[in-house]
Amino acid sequence: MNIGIVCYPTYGGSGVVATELGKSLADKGHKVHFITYSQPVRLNIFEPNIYYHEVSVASYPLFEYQPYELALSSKMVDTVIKEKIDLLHVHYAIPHAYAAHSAKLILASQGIHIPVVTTLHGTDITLVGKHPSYKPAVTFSINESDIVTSVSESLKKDTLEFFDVKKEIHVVPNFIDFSFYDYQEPCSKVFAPNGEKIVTHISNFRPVKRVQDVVSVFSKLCDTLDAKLLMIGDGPELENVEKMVGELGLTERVLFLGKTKDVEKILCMSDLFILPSETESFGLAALEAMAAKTPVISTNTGGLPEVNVQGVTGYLSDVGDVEDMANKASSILLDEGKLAEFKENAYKRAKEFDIEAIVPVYEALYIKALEGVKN
Ligand code: GMT
Repeated sequence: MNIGIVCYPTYGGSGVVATELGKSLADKGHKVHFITYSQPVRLNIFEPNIYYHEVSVASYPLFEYQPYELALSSKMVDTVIKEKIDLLHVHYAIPHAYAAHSAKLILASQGIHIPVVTTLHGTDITLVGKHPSYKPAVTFSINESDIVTSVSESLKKDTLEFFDVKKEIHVVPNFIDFSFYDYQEPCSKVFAPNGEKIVTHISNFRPVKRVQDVVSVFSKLCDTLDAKLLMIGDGPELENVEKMVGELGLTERVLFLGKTKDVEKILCMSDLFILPSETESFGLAALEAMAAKTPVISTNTGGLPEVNVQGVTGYLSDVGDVEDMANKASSILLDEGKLAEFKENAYKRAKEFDIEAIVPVYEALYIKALEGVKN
């Protein structure tokens, strides 16, 4: 197949999922065209069957806001025609599903019929999508997609609750490419020279991630054990979190590693991962930690219970209950036997989300979408 993928190219779960899916499809012999406003961070354009088409938005003094959707639709139309693309798969509904629908109508007016597959990722539904400024357009573009997928049962339920969606929603969970993980002798000494336990958090530091709760949990943990906290990522709350770390006197124990490219390596040397989000449709970062044999302390919100299993791969607490998270975290970290058991459990659970099992599900949905357009 000749597949067009539209996603956000920046750091963030939806862009990572779209890019890894595209790379895997390309490995299987499909031609994969990424249509985005900059090169996705995890994309190597020198790999066979991968093509990158940049969307450029022409500016004009009259515009207070650049019409990105128009530029994206136009790029989709041009690319579909030039590259003979069979199908468009858009990740994150806003504005991608809407722009794809416009592209589809423009192409149909020229006798080209192309299906659109939309994958809902989370905040496009739970946070941004349901805002009155976007809701009618999001509802319409979901209903107009040929195939709709969501990354968890919880997100499917939220979509049906918040929007008047008539379309069937297929749940296709996020996945892990295990070839990125190297479990051999991670050199944890760099961060924990005295054998301290390593606690890790990764996110885009948006308010929804409640990163301050990570610091509160870690601060309580430090009362009972020697540990280091590795903070990975960047975003609007970073400054506030750095300030909090200073005020709590934890500067020596907390390392901010920014947008490191060595996420899998760092996860493989971690003993515990903390994800205290307000809402999380899936929690790809938690799954990545589990793939690296790292147990997870998370909230019990959204799709997280579909990934992290209570008392098996880690623990789940109510949003904001830092006391409970800290107690559960120390119950794992202070007991070597339990830690070893949870590490193995986390890995086994992550194996259920192996990319090898999930990509064929998308391929089957693509075939279904193409058959729908033919009939
Ligand atoms: O978490 C974010 O703010 C980023 C967002 C995205 O666009 O990447 O993440 C969402 O999609 C991920 C991939 O499907 C999910 O793993 C995240 O749980 C989801 N984030 C939220 O629901 C907050």
